[in-house]
Amino acid sequence: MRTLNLGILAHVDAGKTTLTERLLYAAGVIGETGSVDDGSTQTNSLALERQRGITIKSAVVSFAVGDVTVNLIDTPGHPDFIAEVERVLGVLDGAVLVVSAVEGVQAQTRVLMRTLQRLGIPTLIFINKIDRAGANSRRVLREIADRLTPAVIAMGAANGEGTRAASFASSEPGDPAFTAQLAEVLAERDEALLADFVRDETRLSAGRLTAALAAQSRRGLVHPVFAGSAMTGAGVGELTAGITGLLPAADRKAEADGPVSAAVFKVERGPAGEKIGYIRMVSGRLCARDRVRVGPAGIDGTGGTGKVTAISVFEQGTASAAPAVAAGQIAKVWGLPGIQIGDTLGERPPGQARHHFAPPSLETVVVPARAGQKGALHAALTQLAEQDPLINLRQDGVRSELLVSLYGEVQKEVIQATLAEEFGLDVRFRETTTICIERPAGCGAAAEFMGEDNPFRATVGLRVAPAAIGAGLSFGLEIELGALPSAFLKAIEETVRRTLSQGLFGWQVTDVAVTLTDSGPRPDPAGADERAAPGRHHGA
Ligand SMILES: Nc1nc2c(ncn2[C@@H]2O[C@H](COP(=O)(O)OP(=O)(O)OP(=O)(O)O)[C@@H](O)[C@H]2O)c(=O)[nH]1
Ligand SMILES: [Mg+2]
Repeated sequence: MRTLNLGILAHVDAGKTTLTERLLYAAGVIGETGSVDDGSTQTNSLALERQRGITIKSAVVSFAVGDVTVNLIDTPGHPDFIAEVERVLGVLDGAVLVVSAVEGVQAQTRVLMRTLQRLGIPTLIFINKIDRAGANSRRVLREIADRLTPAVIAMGAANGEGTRAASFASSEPGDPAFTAQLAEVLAERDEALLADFVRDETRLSAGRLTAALAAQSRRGLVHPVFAGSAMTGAGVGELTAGITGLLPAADRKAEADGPVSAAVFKVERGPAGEKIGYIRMVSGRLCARDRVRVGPAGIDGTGGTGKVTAISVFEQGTASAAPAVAAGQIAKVWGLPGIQIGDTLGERPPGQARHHFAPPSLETVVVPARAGQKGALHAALTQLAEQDPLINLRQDGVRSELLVSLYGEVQKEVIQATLAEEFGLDVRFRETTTICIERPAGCGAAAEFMGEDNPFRATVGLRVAPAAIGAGLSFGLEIELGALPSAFLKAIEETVRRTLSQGLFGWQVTDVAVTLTDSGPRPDPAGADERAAPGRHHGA
């Protein structure tokens, strides 16, 4: 059996959830298609999603087509929930980018396509809603070629657009216009194909072009474009064939023998308040009752271990209990209370960039409507921050008010409704303001040596330097390890992080590299004198 972890991405209301429903129906997972507007779809399962008819959280469902198990992740399209998209990008083998045949390419479509391309995620494009009045898939195809990528292959054409009877007809492999299109676009990215194309166009057989199309789209070099209607099902069969034939579904038996490594892309709480992690196994095999390392990606030596108590693997619809999860699969795991979004289990996969979109740029103060509920509000927001770390819950140092970061007003409404419905808390928000941050412009260093003016029984020296934009805060060591108790080291790092969470202006200090240059619980009589001078220089 091969597996394919597939994301459906698009601007808001393009029809991702409706298409998901249609794909599940076509694969025989559900007996009838639910509707977003009635709140009866598989992936808009939260009460708020059903009430509002929009997707708020990414959701996983699965279906089988032939020998391929497709784990499909339906993502929200509203820009306020872009963080949900970001979290799943790292676990995708391929994507379907949906564009409405009426509204066409939107700003959000461009943001998403750019990111998919940067990450090299093979992507098919589906022009949806050809049944709606005003649909014009030819115009939208041109927009895609002009504004998203010139590397597109129209896989067929829509007929009867703007009516319920609108349909999609695939181009036949031998069709001269289709062959010409394939030859032209594919030869640009394949030297051997180009050489033969230049020598004698007719030498490129339909079979060779079809194979080159599959190879290039599986590598994310070209983007086949389909059209249809998630509402009526038109074109969905052709898209399904494209999903299994033109995206890199793989048999991952070989990787299953490797070391355990998994990425955590979603965290939720079960009915009893237990933490559930959604993971994608990158390699190896994780069994229930295994003990596994849990820790943040990319930071050495941190994180603890935990014992997995139960596993549910996605197969044929939703997740069902399983003894183990193997490379390529997506599963829910229980028993790891410390698990966080962005963590890895077992070995860390090599260099994962964590942020692909801009962070939230707005913030607001959350105030309980009733006095005396501040503690409860803090606890509730802490739980929400587990599922959405970018809200970056923090407490104002002076007034000890609770602050969260936001992408926009819709996200604020969702937080308010969630607090009311799930935690019974009525809250008010202060006016939303723009987040200010502080980035160091230059380098500075300072050290305090024990036994001088320093009243403490410790030596600490730090250097502060600017880091790349988006890098966040890093803490490095330039001291000899071993001399210093690890609790002392941990306390220094925690203090650095806490202090920089609110700089001199009250803003977070970020994109900064802090290095511990001197340390020691004991004085260093030989070095103290010569190093005393920088100790009194306070830079940064
Ligand atoms: N006529 C028509 N309407 C559609 C089609 N696909 C979706 N819709 C409607 O478009 C609206 C949005 O559909 P959704 O499936 O929720 O879109 P979405 O992309 O999942 O939206 P978000 O997740 O909130 O970004 C709903 O009212 C759907 O019924 C289609 O092919 N034709
Ligand atoms: Mg949706």
